[in-house]
Amino acid sequence: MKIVGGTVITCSPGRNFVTLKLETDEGMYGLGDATLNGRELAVASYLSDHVLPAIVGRDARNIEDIWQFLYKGAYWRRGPVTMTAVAAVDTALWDIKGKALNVPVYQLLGGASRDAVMVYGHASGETIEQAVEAVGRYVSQGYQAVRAQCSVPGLPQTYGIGRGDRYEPAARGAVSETRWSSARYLGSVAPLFERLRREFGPDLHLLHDVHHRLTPIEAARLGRALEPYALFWLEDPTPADNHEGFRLIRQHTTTPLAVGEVFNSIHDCRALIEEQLIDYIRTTVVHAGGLSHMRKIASLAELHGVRTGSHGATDLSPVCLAAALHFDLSVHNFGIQEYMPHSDETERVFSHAYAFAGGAMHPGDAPGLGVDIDERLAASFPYQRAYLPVARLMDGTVHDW
Ligand code: EZ4
Ligand code: CO
Repeated sequence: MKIVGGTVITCSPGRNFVTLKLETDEGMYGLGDATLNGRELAVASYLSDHVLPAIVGRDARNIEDIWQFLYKGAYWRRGPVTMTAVAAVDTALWDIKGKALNVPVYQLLGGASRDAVMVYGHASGETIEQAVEAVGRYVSQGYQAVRAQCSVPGLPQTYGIGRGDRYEPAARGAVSETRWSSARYLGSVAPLFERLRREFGPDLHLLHDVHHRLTPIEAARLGRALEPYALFWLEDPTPADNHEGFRLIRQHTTTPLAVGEVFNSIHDCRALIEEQLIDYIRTTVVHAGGLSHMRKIASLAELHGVRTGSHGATDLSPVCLAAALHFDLSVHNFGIQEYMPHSDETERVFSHAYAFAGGAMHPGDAPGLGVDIDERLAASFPYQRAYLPVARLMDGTVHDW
């Protein structure tokens, strides 16, 4: 079965997505997500200008060989653009193999290790009371786990605060800039979780995303302040470029830590996993080299008692979500999956076999990934340049957003 060509589909049904459609001589095709939020066209070019011409004619059944060919063969390895492109090819090849063998991808990955995949939703509010109401809406939909974020008094816009239950940080047009103060933020988090625990009791899993904005010692202080509220995890407490920072946080708090949505290779997280400095690894299919590479990360994590918690925001397309669900269902050391429902326009462009019920999801039993794209409809939503916001401290210094 030979790869005969492919198309890179860029579209914007509510937000931008890049999708690789890989075709074989047997008329079968596979899909791979190639979306890198705010830098979409770099991956589209990497795929159409450099990757597709190099893989036409290769045997689509040799997934691992093609992965190594793209990774080692490029000489220039790693990095988000490269690894997103490699992921798109890898994901499409797993989709093709599943369709060729007439089985869902999770069967190729070893079969189901559980009945379904626990997901967490995103609740936020301008005030603590609004955030409490938002969490309540998730609980009434059956969610067992909810991430909670609240505005910081005195700061104009902060990461994670949506309109209603929707949150979409990338904005079309020019780059927007916002302000940040760790001092103001630090005092605002514990009161939110104190209130949530009082309202919802001990069983609901509560999560919070710091989004890389604290120094290690600030993150240590926050983790300690949140200990009475027994979080499921504290996410991206500090920029993970600095692994030593996690050693410092770990010395001070028992709040579980989750990291990895911006990682793109096993080398980015190897030390964090081997030294058990984190509890959950949040790499995801589209940004960390596809299912093939994700399985290696999960296997390393399994050795060290670290569980998976894949990134699953709306900038990861339904193709990535489907692939993540096949991965989550199969790996032994699964922890939780992030889930933000896509917009109605996105749902119309991408049909899928996966479904949500009772706080959990299942990838479905359609052959392959169980996702398809309506290319004609996608073409009616042309790509529009969009950027994530940039944050500055109160004195104007650029900071992590
Ligand atoms: O900011 O996916 O946990 N989820 C997140 C996301 C990220 C976006 C960036 O593109 O941190 O909301
Ligand atoms: Co995050």
